[in-house]
Amino acid sequence: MPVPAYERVVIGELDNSTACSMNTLISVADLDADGRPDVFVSGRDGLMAWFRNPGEPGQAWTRQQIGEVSCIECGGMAFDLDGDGLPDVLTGGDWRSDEVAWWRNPGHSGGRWERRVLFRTPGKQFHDIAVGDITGDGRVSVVFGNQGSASLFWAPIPEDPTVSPWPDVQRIADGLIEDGLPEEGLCIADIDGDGRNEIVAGTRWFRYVGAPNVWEAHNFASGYVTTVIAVADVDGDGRPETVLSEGDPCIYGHPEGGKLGWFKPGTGHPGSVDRAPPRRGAARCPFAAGRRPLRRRAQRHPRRRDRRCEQAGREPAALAPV
Ligand SMILES: [Ca+2]
Ligand SMILES: [Ca+2]
Ligand SMILES: [Ca+2]
Ligand SMILES: [Ca+2]
Repeated sequence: MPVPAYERVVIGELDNSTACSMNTLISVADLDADGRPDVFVSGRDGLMAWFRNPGEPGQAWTRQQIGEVSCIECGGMAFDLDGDGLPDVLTGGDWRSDEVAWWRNPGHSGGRWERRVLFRTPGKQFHDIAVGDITGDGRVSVVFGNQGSASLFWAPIPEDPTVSPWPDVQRIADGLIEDGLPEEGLCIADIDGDGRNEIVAGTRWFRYVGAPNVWEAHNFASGYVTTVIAVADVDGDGRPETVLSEGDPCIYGHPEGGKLGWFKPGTGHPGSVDRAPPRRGAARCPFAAGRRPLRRRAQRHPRRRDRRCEQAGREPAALAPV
């Protein structure tokens, strides 16, 4: 079978050369509801903007500003929260913020994107947000993890989503720590194949049992830290598997990291477990100094941290066969 060739198309540029120069958020949604998916990007601090899909090859993607931002963490997304047919943007704050917010899409009126706070929590930093029906009743909820309190929360979209903050925010679980690190990664999918969605959060998945806010928790991937998660039918049997990739261990000063595996529900065994030895070095993380856990670890093990951060460029760990 021929290997498809790729063509690079430059969409645009969002230069956020601020104190925390990093674009943390990118996602795709049809923000102007013209039938063509658009792209939006945000800096951690600076600007958030979306790029309008021109629809024709060779035409320019025009940049539209959403707003000036600060403390934007990874993991934001688009969803039409107010039901007007235009996707809105949800964002979580980073280690400096205790807020999850949404930006209301003004549509063709050309007005500004208004920011409203959805939630304030006891802890800061929200790496991931997901939206879906997690209770099987057809009502859509927002789910988010909060690293500062090591907790997972959910709230159904209220009748009037412009209220701030939203009512009925409930905690699904706390103590979401793996190997001493707050968990990351979030996905909504039908894990057990019963036709209703569950939540995958870090190394655990959660099934809604019923009111009042009763959940089953299942750990399926012990030893994987700071994960990025995807759910897809990897083996083609019509059932979804869960794919985990360790994302941020080096930011937290951990030398291991880079394990990648997929996990098959229903067999009683993890579908794939990385058996490669832990990597001795971690890639340089230029942004690491801003994360609290690293600062704490760096104070305890300053020389070890320096050595880790200098080691880079090793081959990635092999994926064990299923
Ligand atoms: Ca569009
Ligand atoms: Ca909307
Ligand atoms: Ca299910
Ligand atoms: Ca499958």
